[in-house]
This record gives sequence, structure tokens and C-alpha cells, in this order.
Amino acid sequence: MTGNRTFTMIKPDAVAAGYTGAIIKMIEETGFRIVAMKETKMTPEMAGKFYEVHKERPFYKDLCAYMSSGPIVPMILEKENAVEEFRKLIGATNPANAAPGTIRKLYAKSIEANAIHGSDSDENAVIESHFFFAENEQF
Ligand code: 3AN
Repeated sequence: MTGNRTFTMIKPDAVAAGYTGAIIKMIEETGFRIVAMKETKMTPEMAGKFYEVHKERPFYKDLCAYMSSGPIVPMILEKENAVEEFRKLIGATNPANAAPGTIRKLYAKSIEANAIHGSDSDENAVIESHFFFAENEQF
């Protein structure tokens, strides 16, 4: 799944606010095909593992607590140049800096509760997809 797939998850703030449907609509209207999707919830330990790269950052503990605070909607998405195209659709990490019309500009509450995740490389898209969806499943 190199080049044309990415991984995303709608985060607890956006799911709790009832934005799941609106965000999925934006994703589909931008030309992404949803290859896999479910609603689930992470334990703090799972969130800790998912965000292990941020272990040394001051916001790590709060981030893990927040990411395990409620349901999330992980998805595998398909489109040409998926990782980069999806990062454009979600906008900057801090919604205050996100471009108009992006998912984070429209739906994020703060830099931490920023509505949605998007993989930052093809390699991480594969790793993150396997975090939530079985490697041997045929998509
Ligand atoms: P992105 O999600 O845009 O790739 P990363 O990978 O730098 O951004 O950060 C991962 C997550 O960590 C963000 N989505 C956000 O929830 C949280 N985060 C990043 N920077 C901060 C910060 N300065 N303060 C609090 N939370 C942050």
C-alpha cells in the first residue's frame, strides 16, 4: 500500500461533537475511497504506543489521556498521492493556523483536540494501519 493509501482517525473531540458524518462526507467528496473503517476506543496504553514518537514531548501524557478519553474512528483511505493530499485536506496541526476549508479549521477545538489524524509518510501509513486493522485482511 505505498503511494496511494493513508491512515486517518477521527479523534475523540470530533466524534463526541457529532462531526463524524460531516468529516466522512468531506473525505469522500475530496476523492478518497474508504478502504477500511470502524469505531473503537483506545486504552491509555494503546495511545501511548501509537504516539511513542512524541514520548519526550511535554504534551505526551495529556495527549495519551485525551486520545483514550472517548471513541475514535480509524480509517484506511485510498487516493493518488494519498498522504500528501490528505495532509492538505486536514490542515495545520494547530487549527488557528489551518487554512480555510480544511477539516481542522472547520472542526478542531485546539492544538491537542484537533479533530483528525493523518499519517505523515507512506511508511507510517502502513504502520498505523496495522495498528488498527489486521495485516492479513484483504482490502
Ligand atoms: P500532526 O497530527 O499534524 O501530524 P504531530 O504529529 O506533530 O501533528 O502531533 C501529533 C498530535 O499531538 C497532534 N495531532 C496533537 O493532537 C498533539 N500535539 C501536537 N503538538 C502539540 C502541542 N504543542 N500541544 C499539545 N498537543 C500537541
